[in-house]
Amino acid sequence: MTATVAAIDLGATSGRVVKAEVGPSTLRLDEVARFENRPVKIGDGLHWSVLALYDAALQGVATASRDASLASVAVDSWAVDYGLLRRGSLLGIPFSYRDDRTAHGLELVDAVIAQPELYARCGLQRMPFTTINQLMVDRERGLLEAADRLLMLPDLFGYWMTGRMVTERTNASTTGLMRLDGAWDTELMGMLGIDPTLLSEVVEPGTRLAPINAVTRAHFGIEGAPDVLAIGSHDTASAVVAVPMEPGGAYISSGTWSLVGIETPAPIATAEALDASFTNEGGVDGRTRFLKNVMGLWILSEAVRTWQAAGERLGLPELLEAAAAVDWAVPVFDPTDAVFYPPGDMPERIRAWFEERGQRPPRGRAEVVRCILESLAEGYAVTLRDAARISGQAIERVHVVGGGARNALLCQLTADRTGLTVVAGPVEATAIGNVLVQARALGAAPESLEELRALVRATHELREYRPRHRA
Ligand code: ADP
Ligand code: LRH
Repeated sequence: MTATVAAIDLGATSGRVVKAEVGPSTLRLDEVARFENRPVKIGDGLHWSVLALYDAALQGVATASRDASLASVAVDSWAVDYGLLRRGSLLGIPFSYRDDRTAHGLELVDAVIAQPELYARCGLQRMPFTTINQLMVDRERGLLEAADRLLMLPDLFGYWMTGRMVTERTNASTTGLMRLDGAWDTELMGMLGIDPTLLSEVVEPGTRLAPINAVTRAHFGIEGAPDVLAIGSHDTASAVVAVPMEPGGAYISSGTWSLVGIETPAPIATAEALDASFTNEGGVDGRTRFLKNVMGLWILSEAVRTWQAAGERLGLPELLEAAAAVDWAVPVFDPTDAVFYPPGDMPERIRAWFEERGQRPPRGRAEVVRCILESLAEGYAVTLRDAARISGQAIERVHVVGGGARNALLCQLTADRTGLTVVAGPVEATAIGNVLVQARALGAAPESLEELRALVRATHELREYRPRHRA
């Protein structure tokens, strides 16, 4: 038996709808819609165009529903962002995590609770954009006073499709408001002055919410009455489901961000993990995603955008080719430095980074691209060594999934700098993880994560990169 399902996968730069046929030994995907996602800056900050995303996504679902009976639909997106509601209506336009109000949010949280104490509660890497920091700014601005509910973005879409308000567990784990044992941290919320009744019931990936309601089906022309399911709605949680790894495998979920780490049976919120800036995010089936956010291809895509705005005609493939031909040593910077979070002129920020430290910056576009990729690869190597040391889990191979699996130079540099074989693919791991967990809930796919990963291995072409030197 196979099931036909649709994944709505929202990335920070683009969204897609993927229709899939999944069975015990079948995994066929077909992208039926792809749309741009560009945050928009208005007076009070940077926001996501959530209605445009919802519209494009649901039109994609309608397309997917036309030539096959669609059993279910599920949404994943980037983490941490949310909408505030009152009596079921969205209040205002959700902010983007790249809005610079988050730095102030971090200070507001710091004033209430010290970082080691917070880490012991939620186990998250200190990052300015975590939900908890954003909420403290909302609170200061009086926005929480009007709200009676908070929904993470995939849950907001689920609510619009079904009328049910829930919080899916993996994405809830990125808020900073969930304890390591999986319960909402109402005590912390009390300390921060955030009303716990804003939160909803937590559901596990695989939970059936309800069919897409009649109003929505009629508005978008969706055929049949597909169920909306919860899956690993944090995109990285879905991506990790589809990493074709075996024991000894680590992963880099490589797109706008690079999420570098391993799967562990339980959280590791030790002083060492805190020192090395590791996060413990909730995975599907109660696993822990013990990983570090090592910035990502964001730096490269912003650099290319900056150059193109200044008249550069070369696109990413040509720039990568030029960078691959650089056969001299280039310097490396720390890609996790917060100066690289906001949108802007990355070549200039990289130059300033080196000059502030009295070092020679890279010169020319090829050298800058090479420097970005070498810096990311070095960041991955250090992170993987830390993950192995802190967890006691040996790492023998590294899997790269997401758009970055297409970047052959980055994959090769990662092999060189880690001294490990890199296995690249699948590119669409997030959508695959999304559809696999749906199909499993429908009884059409194998039960264990190990079997689901074996299905990915058996149905996708993967490319290996071996270390050329160094280690
Ligand atoms: P997200 O889901 O975060 O939006 P993706 O997983 O779609 O990100 O990855 C997008 C990134 O993949 C781009 O920023 C780009 O650097 C990289 N990428 C996509 N296609 C290619 C390609 N053909 N060659 C090299 N890199 C690519
Ligand atoms: C990747 C991602 C990542 C988070 C960031 C906000 O898309 O979800 O896991 O750290 O976006």
